[in-house]
Amino acid sequence: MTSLWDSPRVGFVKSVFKTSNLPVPEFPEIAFAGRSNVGKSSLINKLINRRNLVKVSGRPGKTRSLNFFLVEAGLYLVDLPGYGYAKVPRKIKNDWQGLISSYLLNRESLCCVVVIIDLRHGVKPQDLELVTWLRSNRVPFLPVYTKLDKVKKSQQGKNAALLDAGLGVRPAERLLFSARTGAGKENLISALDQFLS
Ligand SMILES: Nc1nc2c(ncn2[C@@H]2O[C@H](COP(=O)(O)OP(=O)(O)O)[C@@H](O)[C@H]2O)c(=O)[nH]1
Ligand SMILES: [Mg+2]
Repeated sequence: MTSLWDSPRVGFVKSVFKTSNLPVPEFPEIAFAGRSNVGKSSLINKLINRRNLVKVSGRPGKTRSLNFFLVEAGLYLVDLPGYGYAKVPRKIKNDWQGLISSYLLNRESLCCVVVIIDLRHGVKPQDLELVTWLRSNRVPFLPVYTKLDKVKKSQQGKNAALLDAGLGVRPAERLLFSARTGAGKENLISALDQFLS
């Protein structure tokens, strides 16, 4: 079966710093959220088979905008600013949070927020805050535990179970992924297709 994800044409559309600059919501949309440096950009690149279309940054906390990518003239992928980076002044942090929360709450075309968490680490307060907020606002989301390749096989299930417990999700509701090896990519694609249909 051919899929949108096989070797899609993808283009960068725009960086959005304020809600008035959001593109017209004419296509279904998937947003990617998570702490700075968790691997959001890497996951998106792997998903669309591009090496570095979405800039993988050596400098954590750099992305301040919502970055829109158009896949095959029919789907927007949105790289959200990372959270949890300490060296950001409070004023700026509040501005982004306003932008991100109003985007997530009001975006009619948003089908799913992929919440990316490092499988090596426990649930951080901001991860739980985001998931709790998405739940209470009924925004559909999919937790993805990434950097699977960094965790020993024998430890993967245990780490995942800790994250499940911390977030209050069932194993069937989340996925494991590695942007390095591509492990979990097929499952991610089918989960996203479900959200889109
Ligand atoms: N080993 C490994 N490294 C990863 C993975 N995903 C991301 N990285 C690395 O983690 C760092 C941050 O990745 P990036 O995609 O820029 O994170 P972002 O800040 O969330 O967009 C980079 O050095 C990536 O190469 C993964 O699945 N496995
Ligand atoms: Mg990034």
